[in-house]
Amino acid sequence: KKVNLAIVGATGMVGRTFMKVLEERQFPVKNLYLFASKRSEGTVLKFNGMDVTVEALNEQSFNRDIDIALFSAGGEISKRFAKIARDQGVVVIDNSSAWRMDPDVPLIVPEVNALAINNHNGIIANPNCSTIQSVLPLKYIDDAYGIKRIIYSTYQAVSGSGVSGIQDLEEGLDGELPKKYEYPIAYNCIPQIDIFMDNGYTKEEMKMINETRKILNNESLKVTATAVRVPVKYGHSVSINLELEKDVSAQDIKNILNNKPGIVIVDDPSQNKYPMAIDSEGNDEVYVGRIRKDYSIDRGINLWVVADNIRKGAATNTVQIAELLLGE
Ligand code: 11C
Repeated sequence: KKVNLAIVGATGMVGRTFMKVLEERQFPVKNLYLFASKRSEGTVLKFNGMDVTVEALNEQSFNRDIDIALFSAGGEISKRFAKIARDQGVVVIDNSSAWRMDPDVPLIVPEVNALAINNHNGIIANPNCSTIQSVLPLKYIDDAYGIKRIIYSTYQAVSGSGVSGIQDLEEGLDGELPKKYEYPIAYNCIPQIDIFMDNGYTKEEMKMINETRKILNNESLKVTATAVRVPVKYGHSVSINLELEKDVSAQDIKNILNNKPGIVIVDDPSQNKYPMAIDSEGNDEVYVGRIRKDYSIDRGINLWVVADNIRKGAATNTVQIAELLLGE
């Protein structure tokens, strides 16, 4: 069955990648509708070799036969328009943080909790990029060995901030002052992603904590996070320290993760092989390496997890959710 599909935020980095991923995966699109802000109205984008003209999003945009809408235009647009679309019979898959923690909205990584889709009420949320790549290996480890506590430390690419993040890095390397970030990102690491909350954590860190609990379906799971922006264009890296219920070896963890959908293990210290952001760029897999015991506690494990934040962290995961909907 072919579906009528809309993309909200079509001209953004994730919006354009939606189109690429839909083409690559031969998603069965009948008609494609592209929406963006008034500024981008009239822009012509190619999809499957055809020209599609971008329309300015408004309250009437969904008054037609649209089955699924992929939103990636920021939280404010999602808050304003997702319910309007839903009330017109459109199923919204939202890449912003607007609906993720709403108890009526499933938060899905298809390899991890696909069944949650059965409870949707017209809005489905795509998790934060650093959360998606982290929970994929953690789900298998949790099922097999029980996770007691997670410590996340992230090394996040500037593309997570959109085109302006990439510009700040490129221009900063030429000595220009930053425009997007408060401090230079060239030759620097910034231990702040998104705004600070009252508890001293940033919003990005709280997203990782809360979304991990929701996806792993364990509200009391102990999780802490430090999220850092690094001068990398594409690919988030996450150092994950785990305390488990059971005593396991690094090899046990490798065995559990081996050949799991969406995961590639790159872990051969004898050959200096480990996942790196530059190798993840343009790919959909989540790469896991540096798997080793944490000898500072009784049942500890360390991992290094890397994925393309625009693809598996955003566009690809959203399209995979749309594929789940088709097979619902
Ligand atoms: C970043 N993770 O790297 C953010 C971007 O909640 O979807 C995605 C923000 C989100 O800056």
